[in-house]
Amino acid sequence: MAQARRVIAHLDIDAFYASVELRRRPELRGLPLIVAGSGPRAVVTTASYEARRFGVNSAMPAARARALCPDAVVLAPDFEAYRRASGEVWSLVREQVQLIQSAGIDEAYLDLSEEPFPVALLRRLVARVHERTGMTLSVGIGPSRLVAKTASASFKPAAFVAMSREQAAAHFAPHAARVLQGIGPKTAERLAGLGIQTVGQLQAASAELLAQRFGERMACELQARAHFHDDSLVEPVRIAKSRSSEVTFPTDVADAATLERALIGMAAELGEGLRARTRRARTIAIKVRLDDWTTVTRARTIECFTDSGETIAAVALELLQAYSPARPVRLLGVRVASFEDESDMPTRGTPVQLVLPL
Ligand code: TTP
Ligand code: MG
Repeated sequence: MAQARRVIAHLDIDAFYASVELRRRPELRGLPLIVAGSGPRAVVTTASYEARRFGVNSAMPAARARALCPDAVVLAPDFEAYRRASGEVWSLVREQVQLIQSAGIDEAYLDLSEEPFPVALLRRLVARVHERTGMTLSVGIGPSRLVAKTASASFKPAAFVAMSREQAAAHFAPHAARVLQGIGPKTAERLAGLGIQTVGQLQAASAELLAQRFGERMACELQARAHFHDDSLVEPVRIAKSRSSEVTFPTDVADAATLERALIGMAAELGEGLRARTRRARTIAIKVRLDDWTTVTRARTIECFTDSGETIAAVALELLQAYSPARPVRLLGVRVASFEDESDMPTRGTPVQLVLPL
């Protein structure tokens, strides 16, 4: 059944990592601030808006950022602090709103269709978050996720913008097609090949031409986006309770060194995945399937939470050595579980959609 009225908001914390740093170092307020690792391959994670004026941006090599803005204060990232700050902000939001879909450490979609006064609620929420945490939220409001996200992203920092679909289609018409979520650099390049640079040009493009280049389905989808048609739902996402990686060998493996190399590779991959999601786990398990299909798992829970591939590998190797497979191995896997932030998992709202396991 079609809903009479959809009100979706997209919330994104302004200059997130930099704001967390400024909260505990207020003396740096107003100065250009860059959060970046050190070393020759370090990149900028974020920069305060003062530093962005010098052309500094996320994902830029730190060395280039320093060259563009030599007076900037450069701090090393403190992921633990960011995780905590993120938890503070989203717990406050969850106190007021049931239907939330997290979209990363500093952004989320809210479905406020059932709220009698959604704009007033959001105003109060933004003020409360600022008062309690010192963080500023940018808010986009619209009939869809697409309108809400495009609005918050385009008007940040400190955005608070509501738009109808028609207003968004008119307002963003002169903007580069890339403002539309789902149009990345590759699609933008292919569109440019057809002479389509802007959202407006995509709106007006010939459907046949687009279908020839992208296929009918994608052409339709692209043009719908350009007109800001989007009926995707805000779906509360239950964060995966464990992550795993496993390999089935092309031929069964009896050699311990080969098994160990495979474990180390999978542990490194899991560590990377955890760091990318700023999560840490405490239980490490292995799964071994022998050539006769005997399958065993062995697990250990360690003292401290970890996101390090080396730590995961060390425990996994110990477990493997202790088990010491008596027959050639057909499949080997590593799993991590017992995440640090499990108690922060969304528990309210339906439907629940499980993400992964790998
Ligand atoms: P964003 O919301 O994209 O950026 P931001 O919050 O720093 O700034 P704003 O929203 O005001 O534009 O990302 C949130 C955090 O994620 C950011 O503070 C740092 C981290 N991040 C990276 O580590 N690498 C990146 O390339 C990006 C884009 C973000
Ligand atoms: Mg942000």
